[in-house]
Amino acid sequence: MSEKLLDKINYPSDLKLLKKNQLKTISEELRSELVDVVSETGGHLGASLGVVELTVALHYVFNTPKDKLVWDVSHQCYPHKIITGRKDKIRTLRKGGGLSGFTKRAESEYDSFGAGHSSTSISSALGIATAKKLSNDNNSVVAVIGDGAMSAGMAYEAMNNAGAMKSKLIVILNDNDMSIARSVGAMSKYLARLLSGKIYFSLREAFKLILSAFSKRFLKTAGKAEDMLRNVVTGGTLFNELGFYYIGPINGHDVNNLVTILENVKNSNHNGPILIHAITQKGKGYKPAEESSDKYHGVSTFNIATGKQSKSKSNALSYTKVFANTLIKHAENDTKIVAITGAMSSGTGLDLFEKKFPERMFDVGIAEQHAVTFAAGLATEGYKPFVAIYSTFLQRAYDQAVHDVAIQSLPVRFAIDRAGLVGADGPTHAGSFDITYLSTLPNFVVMAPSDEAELVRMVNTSVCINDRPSAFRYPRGVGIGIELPNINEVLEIGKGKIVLNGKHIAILNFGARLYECKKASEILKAKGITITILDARFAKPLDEKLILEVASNHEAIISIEEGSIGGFGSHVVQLLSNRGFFDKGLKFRSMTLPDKFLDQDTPEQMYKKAGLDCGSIVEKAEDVLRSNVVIAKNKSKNFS
Ligand SMILES: Cc1ncc(C[n+]2csc(CCOP(=O)(O)OP(=O)(O)O)c2C)c(N)n1
Repeated sequence: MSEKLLDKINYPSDLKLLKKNQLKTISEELRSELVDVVSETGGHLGASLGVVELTVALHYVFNTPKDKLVWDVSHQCYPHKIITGRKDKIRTLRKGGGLSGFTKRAESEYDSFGAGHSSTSISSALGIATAKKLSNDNNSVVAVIGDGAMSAGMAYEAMNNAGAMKSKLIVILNDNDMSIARSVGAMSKYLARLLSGKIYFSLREAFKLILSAFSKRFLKTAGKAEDMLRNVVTGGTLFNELGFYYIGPINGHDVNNLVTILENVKNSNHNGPILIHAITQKGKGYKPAEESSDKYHGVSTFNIATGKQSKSKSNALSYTKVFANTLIKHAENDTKIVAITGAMSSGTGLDLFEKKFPERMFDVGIAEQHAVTFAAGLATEGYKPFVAIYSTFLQRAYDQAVHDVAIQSLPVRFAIDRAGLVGADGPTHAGSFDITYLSTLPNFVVMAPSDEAELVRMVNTSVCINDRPSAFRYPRGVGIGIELPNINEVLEIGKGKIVLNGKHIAILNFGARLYECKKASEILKAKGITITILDARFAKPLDEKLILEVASNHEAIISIEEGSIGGFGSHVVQLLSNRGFFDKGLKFRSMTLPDKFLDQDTPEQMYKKAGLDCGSIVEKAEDVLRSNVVIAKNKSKNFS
């Protein structure tokens, strides 16, 4: 077998040794390596396949890592990783101890900025460009952003700023007309209009534009002609109005064309930001991904020949599906129920809702802030909005949750998916903070189901909460496979339940660690320690009566939740300390996520590392019983 060009490419410096006419071959090799790798690791295949030529051209032309390259979301960074020193490790992608599935500053000097959430690239690149200007550093700064990510407000805030600052910044708009699903909104339509007629700029035309823009001599004589040409081809652009020099649309898969345009842009003396509009195809070059680019956005491991992805072996329904099915049942009877997603219809199960009630489902684009305030507006008119959102992305809309929802006590329902640790996507996608940041808000009801049947009850309860906001948070993955209750079973707000009665310790559980608690109780029982398990159901309002009761009957309390410090356990501590329980010698331990960001691994391993698995519960229980109340004795030593 003849040696591949890719075998010799480890760094961009190796790539630069190739002749221009070899770039097509290297792109093809990179693409097939990518398919091979992701078939083993799973991950974001479609987006990475779509930027192969762009990645090659960028590293061929620019002098990375001195020139800075910022990938938006950075789920498309796999080809970038392969040619920036990480080829040997690429098959560890998204695995415990392996490469991150996103750019990560700690991983490589070629990763100028870490991401995972969308639409941050222009802001961060502008910051980098401004820092460079302040330090008289002439290296280039390039941001690559997708058309989906262009639906978020942050991208416009950044362009608005960059245009006004006349910053030297290159933005590449990677337009594949797809977010995870089809891109939505007026901007997406506008980009399609720029492409109307389906013609790309020919190299000659693009060249003319660049020359006319960047050569002062040419500008003098041909400025008007350039304007005319541009207006004929694009009809003038919003980007120009924002202060960007717009070039495009160009074919993002023609690597030689890309190189020529990038070289010109790099060497230009244009004063101000430039936007290159590149048209690409998501999943390019791998048929199953081309034909089903939404399903190939993120994939599990798959068979290359058939394109068939591996499926979960469990027969239990996912929490996502249980939520969606329950909401659909309610919506059949209640026409006021509406559902909102920020570009995550399949991830949140709202694609199922949309099939039934297309007029009552709103995909607002990657616009979480808007999604929440939009829902608040709907609530003022008597509608029952359900914002289905991943915990990690709700972080974006915190002020909207406070200012637009909580202060006005509007009955917006938050269906918070992927709450807790999420596995391969790692820290940018972990749903760690929602219990903490929502439970501090007056008016909010905050629930977490211990299994999928409880999730149904919480959706039911949320439908009935009409005077204040409510949230229920549930984990990624499947439930435990139990029978689901009907949609009339509603919980009493702020009431928990005792799941198991014991003598020595009471575990207060909030969320889906309940089954780890039950397993731990069996192990402890064999050691002569019996525990009470309380399923709190509510972090807010707390079931104060029940918590005080178990605190009175047990020597020790342990709280457990799949969330950060400052959440359910902290509220329990506050309650017990205010009621003087600790003065009387009650022992307490909280089990939360640790105060650090955990790298990707399997969810099981991550929970083990976080100290929230069965073994950790057993240890914690033994530890709390071993400890004696010795504060008085140690007082002079410890508190002097
Ligand atoms: C704030 C935020 N919301 C939602 C997501 C989930 N998400 C990841 S990629 C993606 C689509 C991005 O589309 P685009 O920018 O066009 O890139 P493409 O995948 O098409 O290359 C979405 C919605 C996210 N990463 N960040």
